Amino acid sequence: MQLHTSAIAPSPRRVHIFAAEKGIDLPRVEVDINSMENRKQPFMELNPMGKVPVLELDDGSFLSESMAICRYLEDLHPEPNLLGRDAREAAFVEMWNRRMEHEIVLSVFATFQNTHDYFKERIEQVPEYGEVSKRNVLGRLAWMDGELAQRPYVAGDRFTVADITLLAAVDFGRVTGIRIQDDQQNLARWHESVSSRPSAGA
Ligand SMILES: N[C@@H](CCC(=O)N[C@@H](CS)C(=O)NCC(=O)O)C(=O)O
Repeated sequence: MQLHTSAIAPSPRRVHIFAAEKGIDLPRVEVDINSMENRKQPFMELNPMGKVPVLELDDGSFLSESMAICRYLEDLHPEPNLLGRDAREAAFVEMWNRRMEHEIVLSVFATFQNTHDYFKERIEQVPEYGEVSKRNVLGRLAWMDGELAQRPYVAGDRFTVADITLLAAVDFGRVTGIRIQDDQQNLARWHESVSSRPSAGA
């Protein structure tokens, strides 16, 4: 098993952190996304979407989508649990993780893809859409500041995949000037806490 990945991108980072939390030593193949290696053959054979991460399984198949990879790793290495211990907790972790993806990650990506020079040659950019997306992220971070006033972690009282998803999004947001605001003390406390875990540097 090996992970085709990038050390500089947020979706691969989610898998890196997830694996590190579980103590899984996942051999990595670095894909040079700066030179668009991911958008050419032979990489496109691995993932026709041209995106990292991709997990190459021992049977020669290729699994992409960071959450699909995380689920697979959770099944192989159930402890420590990151997706929920029973039906109720798993449902709430899923709810929060999807909220983090749909409400925050996608808008962080839209901001980057539509406003940053990095994507100039990759897609037809719509800068206004990027700016709207940035405002949406800032609104969602204010919402999460309120949520995190009520509990220590995104989905409850313990660290789960939903924290990994939000951490990757918040840190990547910095590239386009998305920041935790000075008055967002709960979000800042959460960010300091999850960033201090050894897995954050994986
Ligand atoms: N939904 C996918 C998103 C993957 C994705 O957007 N990967 C980005 C890095 S975060 C990528 O490969 N970007 C390079 C490009 O689009 O050229 C997942 O969760 O794995």
